[in-house]
Amino acid sequence: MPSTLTSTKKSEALYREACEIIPGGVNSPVRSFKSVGMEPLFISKASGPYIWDADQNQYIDYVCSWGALIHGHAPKEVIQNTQKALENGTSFGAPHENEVILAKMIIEKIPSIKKIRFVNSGTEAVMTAIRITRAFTRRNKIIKFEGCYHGHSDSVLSMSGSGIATFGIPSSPGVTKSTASETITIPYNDITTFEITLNKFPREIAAIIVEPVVGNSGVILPEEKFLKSLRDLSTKFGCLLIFDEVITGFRLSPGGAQSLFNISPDITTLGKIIGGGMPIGAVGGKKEIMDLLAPAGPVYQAGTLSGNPVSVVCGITTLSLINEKTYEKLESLSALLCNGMQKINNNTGLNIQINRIGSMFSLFFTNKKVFDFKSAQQSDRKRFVQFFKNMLNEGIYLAPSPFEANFISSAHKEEDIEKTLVAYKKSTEKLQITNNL
Ligand code: HOZ
Repeated sequence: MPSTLTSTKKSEALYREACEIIPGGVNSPVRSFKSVGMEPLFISKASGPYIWDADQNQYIDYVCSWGALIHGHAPKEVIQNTQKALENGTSFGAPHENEVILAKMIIEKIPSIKKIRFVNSGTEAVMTAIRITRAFTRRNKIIKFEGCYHGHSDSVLSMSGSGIATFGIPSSPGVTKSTASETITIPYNDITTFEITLNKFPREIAAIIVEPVVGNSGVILPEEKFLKSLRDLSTKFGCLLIFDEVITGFRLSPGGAQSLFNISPDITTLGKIIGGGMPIGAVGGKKEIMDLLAPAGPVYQAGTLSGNPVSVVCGITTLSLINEKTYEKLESLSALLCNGMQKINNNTGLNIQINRIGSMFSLFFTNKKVFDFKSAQQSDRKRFVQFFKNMLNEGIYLAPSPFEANFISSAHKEEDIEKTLVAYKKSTEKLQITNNL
């Protein structure tokens, strides 16, 4: 691993070429590095906790495909089984046994899910979840929380986290006023506003959608009683509670955030880890709600590649490699890293909030607690940018925005964490000098 990037010429050339034919040169905005004033690195290969760019610079990766890779890149068994699946055909467009196996594996771990449908992404899962809640309740409005990101469908873009927050897009052109008007966005961790909103629209809210732990404004934890209040008040007002566990599902525990906080939502959306890095999404929940989906019921949802045999095998193998030891290892590595960073901060005196739960963490340059979207937005973005660049230069690949989570995988080793801490010390000391903090 170079202590400074030797050259990024190939990435630069590829980016120029990509910009000619792909909008912004990338296939998803958060990859662009635009918010950190850089051009993106083009990645050529990955293994375990490492990625290499097109110029062969090696990095310790804390993006881990935005949380999808709980075992790191290219775990042997996952690759072997996925290769075998490929040899049997890339897509059937018809049911197959492994879909049933993966469905059972998920249902066994997440008790609130009695039936599940596989789709191709988290965005699709959320679109479907919202449609079902509207059909079930015969109501139209939904409540979402500022800074939570639920994919890029029209209903859930307002005041979102992730790229929407990173690029400062308060509402996207192309979303009609009437669609936007059906979504009410309120602050995360604010039970009072939630209750006021329900009282204002007592019979109009179909669903409450929430990331039980926010992973798209950086990491933001639910305060005591927040999730319980969502559950209790949703039930009281006859609305359905959707937990978006695309990031937290199998990341925080085998049963996701809902089992960690002991809250049972009506519907759960999943993605990322359940596909082991191959495209997948899923929506699951109570039988009577899920059976509204066609062909069991009248709510239409479909997809040529849904339950794709290669994605499903990749997901089955990934989940089968997760056990209690996985979470113990993730916890101890994450604690080692975040406690180590905190210790360095104590010495340098830099005001950096480290928000962490399990193997998800993020850093905010502020002296104030970050507990909602507003407090996340008040952190110092300029210092984050400088810090991100310093870390990258030391061979540490972090999410290029304070409004994203970083992830540790079971492939990371203590020695990777130690190298990261050395880089962190150098990067923050440099920051201290440059900014005269
Ligand atoms: N925004 C998601 C991560 N927070 C997925 C990555 C993407 O948008 O490309």
